[in-house]
Amino acid sequence: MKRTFLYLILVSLSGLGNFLFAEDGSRLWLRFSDVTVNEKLFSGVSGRTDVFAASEFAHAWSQMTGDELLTQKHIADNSLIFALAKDKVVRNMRLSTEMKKLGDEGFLIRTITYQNKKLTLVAANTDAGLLYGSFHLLRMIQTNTFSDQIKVVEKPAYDLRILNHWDNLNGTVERGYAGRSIWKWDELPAKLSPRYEAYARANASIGLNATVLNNVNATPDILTTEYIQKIKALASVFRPFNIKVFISINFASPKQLGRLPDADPMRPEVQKWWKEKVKEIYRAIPDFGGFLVKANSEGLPGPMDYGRTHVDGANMIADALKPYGGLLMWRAFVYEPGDDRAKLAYKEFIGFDGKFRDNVIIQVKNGPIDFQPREPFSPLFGAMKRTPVMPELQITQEYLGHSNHLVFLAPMWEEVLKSDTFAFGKGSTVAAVTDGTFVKTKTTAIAGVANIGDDINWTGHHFAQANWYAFGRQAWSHQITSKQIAEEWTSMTFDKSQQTTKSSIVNCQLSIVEILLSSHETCVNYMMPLGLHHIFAWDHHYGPEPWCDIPGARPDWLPKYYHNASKAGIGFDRTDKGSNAVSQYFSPLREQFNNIEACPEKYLLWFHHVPWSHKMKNGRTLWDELCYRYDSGVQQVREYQKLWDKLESEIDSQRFAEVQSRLRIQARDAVWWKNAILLYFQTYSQMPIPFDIERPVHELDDLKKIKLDMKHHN
Ligand code: GCW
Repeated sequence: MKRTFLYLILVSLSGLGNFLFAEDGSRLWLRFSDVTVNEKLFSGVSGRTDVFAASEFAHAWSQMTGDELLTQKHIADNSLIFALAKDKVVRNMRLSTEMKKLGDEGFLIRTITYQNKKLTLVAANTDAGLLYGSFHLLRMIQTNTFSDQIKVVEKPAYDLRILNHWDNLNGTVERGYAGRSIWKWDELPAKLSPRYEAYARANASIGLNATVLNNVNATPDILTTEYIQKIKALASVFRPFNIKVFISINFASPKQLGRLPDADPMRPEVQKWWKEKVKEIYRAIPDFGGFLVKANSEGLPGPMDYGRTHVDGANMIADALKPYGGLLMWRAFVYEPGDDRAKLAYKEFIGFDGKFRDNVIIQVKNGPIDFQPREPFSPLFGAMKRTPVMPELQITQEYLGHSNHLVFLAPMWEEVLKSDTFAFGKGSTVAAVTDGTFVKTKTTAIAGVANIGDDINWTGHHFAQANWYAFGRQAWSHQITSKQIAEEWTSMTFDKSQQTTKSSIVNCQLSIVEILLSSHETCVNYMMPLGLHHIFAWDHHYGPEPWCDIPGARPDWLPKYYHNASKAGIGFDRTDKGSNAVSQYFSPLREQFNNIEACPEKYLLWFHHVPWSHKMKNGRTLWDELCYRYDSGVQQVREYQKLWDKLESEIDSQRFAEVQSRLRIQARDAVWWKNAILLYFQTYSQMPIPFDIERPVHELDDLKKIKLDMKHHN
């Protein structure tokens, strides 16, 4: 990493920019040309021209103001910068412990007074820190929080803040709902789409610093010499933006590509094959990040095919990466049949604690099953006390209405990251057991499965951009609140009212933030409240199919396995009388989850099989409460429609119409969910739907016939 010390911005204003862009969402939250710079606050702009961060700032600044920063015109200001750089103010700062604490990616932004001028100083130890500092400063200008009294000190919570693309080499995206892959493999390396740089800039602006280019269901082809050249081309676009490139690999590659008899990790030729392959990659891409591996999971090959273990497999590849500083991310998304699926990953991995090489990190999905609308955190967090573990979140909405539903995921991730595991006593949150506070590790990391495709607005739904944004912000700071993220994103993305009065922008933004912040709970309500899970339609996971039965399918791929509805009640008994999954949690959580009275109601049917007439905390029966929850989900979406329609005169017509149309789909889907679930479960509960609730408008038999033609891009 290049070492630099600081650069400086003395901000001034000369004329507002007048750029015209289509309102198609392609600019994401980086809509600099729409920013109105407060003239009173700025009195001069300059900066070091030899730093990439400064050129990024300049690029944004020129869009905001029409002013070419860092050109001849401002050269005079540079003398002030150089004087300051030599001054003891800066010398002292450079040596300060505060600077040291910033590490390789942190920064500080501070208002200082120098030669009777108020200056805004961005300082960091590296180019990367300056880049993040610049984008932070820009964000302050974009969100109107810039002032002449700034004191910001930031450094990232995790070393690696990484997107996982489930993009296939044929251009499809597994669980992708925003068009095809942005990687145009056929055109690479010769042709570089301008989207690559825009992607890197967007990531850098929210602090993301790494990417896994291809699907964890990986084909060996990604390791061919031809693809290495393509990866190299992408890496060189991303490098200035401090984004490291990783790839997913197929464990059987030595067999398939290297024509070895097998891929047994104990076979010397296999070990040699990996060493040579890794060497070839690093020759092409010296700062290559490493590999992500899904092994012995959902039919993919792995060390267990040869009677070996995850440790054998992971360590063998880690050894090949080690000389180059490469990292191996090994996924714990495994569920060999045999027990309650929620227990399987823990059971398979817990015995390996402390046995992996120090350049291995175990990647664990946030919940024990699979990215459900709501899950308790995976018990592997905190349980692996001598093994680095990284959370994997899913930004793409596989189980949350694809790109049709408006669901802001920051509150869900905040709930996960702030959950207390009690692994090291009170306060050992999922964040704290993965960010190096408790488990000493060389590298800490957090991954998000990307929702990006080649749609013009990147993410299908305009509001799904907020989830990409939120992942970056939470990966940078797991203490930031969802509210802050929602406010930032909204004020950067819906920054220009058609009426252009200040109060109308503010009102519009307030409505959007209100929608964002409640939207996850709303979706949980109309899909799977009170701890219900995995009652989705087969394969594409879009609509409801609690009745789904596919002869011969694995039982734990079918909804009935999870809801267990009968005349007696509903829910999965994971107490000590049932599968005892509760025992995988630390005290006092295991006792709390085990006890039906103490178990948080949001997880009730996750941990308990509950009689329909069970009394909830509010006095209702379980059945009535389910009915009210589903209904309130529907009502909430209708509220969003009303709030949105009221904004018509405020929002550009294209984004307004596109969001409006998807809200209509969401409202129809919410009704579909409510009707399907209540009518189906009513055949078990045999209780009436409370009479003040809007009646179902479908017949159960008709709903059962719905078969969506949605290809699972695999
Ligand atoms: O939830 C499942 C998805 C698969 C996915 C798998 C995984 C990439 O349905 O599409 O495969 O999880 O995370 O490996």
